[in-house]
Amino acid sequence: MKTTDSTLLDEPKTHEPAADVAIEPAVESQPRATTGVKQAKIYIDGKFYSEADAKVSVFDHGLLYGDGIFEGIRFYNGRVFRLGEHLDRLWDSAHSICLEIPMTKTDMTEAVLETIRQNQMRDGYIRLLVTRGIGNLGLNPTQCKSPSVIIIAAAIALYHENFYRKGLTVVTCATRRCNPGSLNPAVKSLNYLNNVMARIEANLADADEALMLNDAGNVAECTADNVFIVKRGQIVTPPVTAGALRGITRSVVFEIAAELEIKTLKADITRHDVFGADECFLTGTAAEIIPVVKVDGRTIGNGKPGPITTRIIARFRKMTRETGTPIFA
Ligand code: PXG
Repeated sequence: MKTTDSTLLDEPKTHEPAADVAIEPAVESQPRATTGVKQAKIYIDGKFYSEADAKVSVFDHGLLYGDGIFEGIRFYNGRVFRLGEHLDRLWDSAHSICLEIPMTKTDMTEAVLETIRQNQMRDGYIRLLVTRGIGNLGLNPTQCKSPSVIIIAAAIALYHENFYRKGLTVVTCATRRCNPGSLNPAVKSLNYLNNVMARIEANLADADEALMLNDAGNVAECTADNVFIVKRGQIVTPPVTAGALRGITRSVVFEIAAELEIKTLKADITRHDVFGADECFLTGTAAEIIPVVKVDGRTIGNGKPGPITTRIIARFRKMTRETGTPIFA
């Protein structure tokens, strides 16, 4: 027996024609400063612009389709942290989506460093984007002839120091991480709606972050961070094939663990494994390395940042202060 009327969900509602609406002429207004940098200079395709003048076309497919890629990079104490690794990942993302970055890695390195110099900063955050460029109102990228490169230097402090001392509260969200067969999470694309939806769920639940599962129900990552657990002295994180980004901070954790002679394992983990972990922490360029003390109402370990997490954070902070590509050399 038919119990639902399928047409009810499938067919659009018919609307009355809209009344004539007067279109207001545009008023030129000063956009709100967003970088937190006084008289910020933003790099677009080889030139520097003020925040007010840094604009892209409404026909850029980066805007129209989220067609493009990006990196979030930190610099500390006059040095860019892991710049080479970020550019390698950018180039890998570009190759995967058949986007040709219109410059060499050497020129990109110089463009990033020069953007920071122009903004006279020693500590901060770089948002580097490559958009597909201007095309028409069709998604085919073949008519986008020239990709745009945008580099923004900004001040950033994602979490208050208290969170590093007390730890985050995380909830699992209903939104699943994109299936690699649909949109591979290994590509750091401008299409972040999957993550944004998860972030909204965290906000609605009054949590600090959202844990995202993959289609198999295993842990993939958080909305902008990789997930690690510690169990019986061993560090475990999901493999990239579980839907985790190959995070730069994640790879730094592997290095630090090797130095500290702590075993690491890339393996599928479930929520059950997270609930029963001795420690849990997240890694990402923006959040750095941050402890998690509660997941879906379950206390992790003793509810305080664990000893391995604390040691890794200390070593990481030393590395960020002392290593990296010099900006003013
Ligand atoms: N997973 C996802 C989905 C990410 O977007 C990470 C993991 C961590 O990777 P890294 O290489 O940063 O250790 C990310 C990184 C932002 C922002 O403004 C997002 C990221 C990095 C910097 C800033 O939301 N994502």
